[in-house]
Amino acid sequence: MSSDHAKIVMQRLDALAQISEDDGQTTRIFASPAMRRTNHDVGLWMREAGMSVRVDAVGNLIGHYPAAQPDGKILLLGSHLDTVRDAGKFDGPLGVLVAIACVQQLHDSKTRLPFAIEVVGFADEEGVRFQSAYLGSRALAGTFDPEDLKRTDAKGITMAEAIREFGGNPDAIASAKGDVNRLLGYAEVHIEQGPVLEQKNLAVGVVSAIAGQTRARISFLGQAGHAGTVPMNLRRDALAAAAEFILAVESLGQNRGGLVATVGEIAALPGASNVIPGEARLSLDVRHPDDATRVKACHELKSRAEEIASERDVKWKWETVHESAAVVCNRRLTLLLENAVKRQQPEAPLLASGAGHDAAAMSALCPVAMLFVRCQGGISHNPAESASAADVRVAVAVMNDFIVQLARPA
Ligand code: HGY
Ligand code: MN
Ligand code: MN
Repeated sequence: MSSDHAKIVMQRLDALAQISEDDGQTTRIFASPAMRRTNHDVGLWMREAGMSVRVDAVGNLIGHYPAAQPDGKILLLGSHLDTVRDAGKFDGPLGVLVAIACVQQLHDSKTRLPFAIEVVGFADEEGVRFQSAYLGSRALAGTFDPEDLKRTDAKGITMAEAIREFGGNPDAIASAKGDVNRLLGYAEVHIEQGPVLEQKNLAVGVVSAIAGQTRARISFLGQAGHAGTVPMNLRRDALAAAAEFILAVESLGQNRGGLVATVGEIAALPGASNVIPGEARLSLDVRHPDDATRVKACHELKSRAEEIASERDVKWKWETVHESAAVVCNRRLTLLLENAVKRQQPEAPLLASGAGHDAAAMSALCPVAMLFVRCQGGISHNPAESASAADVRVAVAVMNDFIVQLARPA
């Protein structure tokens, strides 16, 4: 009797959600003990599915299911195993576990394909620890920036030290690049993280494109002072300047079609209730399907920061910490996914992704395609994130079909 692979995926998602830095919530940041435990457990499941397992220089977990012929090409499947803080259990791991379920079925039926399959559990897509997204997929794509190794986390640990501590090799990251001549492409299953499939009452959808994004660290520098003695008209309050800037960010997002702009992190220093903040540090995340529109929006926000700073006699700094261009998914692979979806449900909707994904980074190396799975209430980056076993079952069936289509002689 064949196993219920969707049920196994759901059980494994529950198990991985327990592996966290933080008690009572799911948080797995790059090169952490929680990521080491995750690589161990997912590696066991990869081996059960007949794969050999390795961890590359940056910490990506890679399972290899051999081709019928040793010189066969390679199909890459996967997603990321790191999470945001207080995450749901689907964002990332769902794509890795569905891929393992597909390979498990090949292994169980002793099927060898004309190509090998490599399932990748990327080490860092979210960029929580060092604010540089796609570290794992950029290493595999060959676009990793060695300058990033000097970045420090909140504890002052450099990325190079973190990678060494994890057991990786920061000096060998260039060797992690995939062999572009052997790759058929990269396909990623991911929870939609939006409400569209739920509104269409469909289990899955195919991704047409992935929005570009700019991430920046911004600080306003005023003057700390006594909250009780400094008159309001003599203050250089950095946090009040940041607050005015945050409202400008929100207003630009509300008034520019297709643009989303978010301040997700903020810190007021020195951080005491009776001290006027001398410094305010915040993050900025700006996205749009069109790169020129996104870049223009960032220029406008820089001008607005300048205006606020001069009106308030404070200084300001802007450091762009991540930038990725919008990516259009590969037409041929996307068509194969659409064919497979149409064999599972009445229509194969094409959706643009506002969320970033490893597929965006992987597009620098090979053709990419993505399959979205319905997300309850469109809620994600939140422990309430949820998808149903029935929809995961559809996703597994679609990916099996996709693989069979790819294996057919051209
Ligand atoms: O932020 C994103 O779009 C993705 O979840 N890393
Ligand atoms: Mn993700
Ligand atoms: Mn995410």
